[in-house]
Amino acid sequence: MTLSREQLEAHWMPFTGNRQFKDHPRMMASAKGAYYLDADDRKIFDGLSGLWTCGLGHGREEITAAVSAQMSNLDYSPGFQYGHELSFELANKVVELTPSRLDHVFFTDSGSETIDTALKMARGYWRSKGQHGKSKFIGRIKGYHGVNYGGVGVGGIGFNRKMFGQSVDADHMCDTLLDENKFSRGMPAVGAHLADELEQLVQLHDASNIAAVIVEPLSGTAGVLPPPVGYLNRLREICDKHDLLLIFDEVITGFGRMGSMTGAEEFGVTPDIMTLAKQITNGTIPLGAVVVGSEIYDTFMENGGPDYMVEFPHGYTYSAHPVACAAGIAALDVLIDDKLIENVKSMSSKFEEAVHSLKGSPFVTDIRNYGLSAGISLEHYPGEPLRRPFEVGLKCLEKGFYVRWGGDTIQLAPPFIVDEKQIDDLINAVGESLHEFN
Ligand code: PXG
Ligand code: PLP
Repeated sequence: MTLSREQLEAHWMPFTGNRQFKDHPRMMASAKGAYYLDADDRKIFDGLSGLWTCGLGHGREEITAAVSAQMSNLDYSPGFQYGHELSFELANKVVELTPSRLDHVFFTDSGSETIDTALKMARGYWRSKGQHGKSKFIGRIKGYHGVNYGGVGVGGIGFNRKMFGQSVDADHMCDTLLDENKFSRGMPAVGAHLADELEQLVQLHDASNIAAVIVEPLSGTAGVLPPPVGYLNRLREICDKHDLLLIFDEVITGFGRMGSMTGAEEFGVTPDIMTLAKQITNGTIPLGAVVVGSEIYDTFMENGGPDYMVEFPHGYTYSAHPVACAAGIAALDVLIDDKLIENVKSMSSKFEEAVHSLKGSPFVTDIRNYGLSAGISLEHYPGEPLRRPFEVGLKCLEKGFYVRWGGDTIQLAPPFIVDEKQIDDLINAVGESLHEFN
């Protein structure tokens, strides 16, 4: 460790206990494949693929080469009123890989930006159609939609909201955790009926006031909550019945994690708007994408006034950044050429078996999984729900395994390149860490 305590002060770290970290820093120095090397040259298995970002593994040379060539050739290009070929190439790729009803892509720089973009698109769409009252959003308890103002408003994690007050006008459906589904493998059998709460919220607020419903097909941050069988289909039916747009936030589920290209594909339900980020560039360069159908895109075009006018007054300085687009094209090519979604599929039953072997370990109150993602809920210390996962996470790190703690859960999301031995080692490290409490 070469930095002094004083030198660590200037950087106010995101979603980090700054005081604890700066007393006990955990510094990564390099990464290759499924492993980090930390500042002490210790090999650390990447049990969360970065932050759900690096499914292809670290240091993919195809991406490095594409990014480096792009930096030399066109390092920046104005995104407003001018274009460059890569953004169109990437948009076509994204359209090809997402459900067929979704065929236009708006680029952003992060998951949070995709959410605020999608929410503005939804409101703008209804206003363009003369339905000005349709402005409320319906999210879901435990939903995570990033940290920008709209995303926090529709999000459903109390801790992320309470410091900031209300932002957009939003109501929330209940979450999909049910006691009878504890330790379910994959999609829980019970819970489709929970979607009917949307029907009640429509009765309460009236469809004429609601722009859109936003959910993650599988909630990641809240601790990996796969959708109950039939739940997403029911949401889709209710949205169709009442003319509400359905937004799937696929920032975590997009591009492979579920064992399919998207959660929509895996769970067989197509939204009106899909948000993507993270895995699109394998986490190498920030990039997000909002994908919509022609009905939405055409509505903006038809109501845009003279053709020199901007149809959607929205966009970021770095939207469709050429270097990010180069990274995205290369990363999606690797995902497809290396058949890594097939690897997610073939490893997911092994992973499911391994993670559920932790049932009965000390403090484990529930385990949930889908594809290469799992959440392990832990019994609270009295009055301190966040402490035990934090302590378990640190014990795993001592053993050479990076796992994520959040809320009352440990989250696991190994890279798509993971093998059976690495899965066993990861689960053993979590199991041993749980047994070491006394
Ligand atoms: N939507 C969803 C569904 C997400 O999971 C965001 C939006 C926001 O993306 P950005 O790029 O603005 O962070 C996310 C991000 C975790 C964890 O440990 C999850 C996220 C980020 C960091 C950690 O579960 N999700
Ligand atoms: N603030 C100021 C003063 C700006 O000029 C801009 C962009 O031009 C922004 C914020 C928004 O930045 P970005 O486009 O990177 O989101």
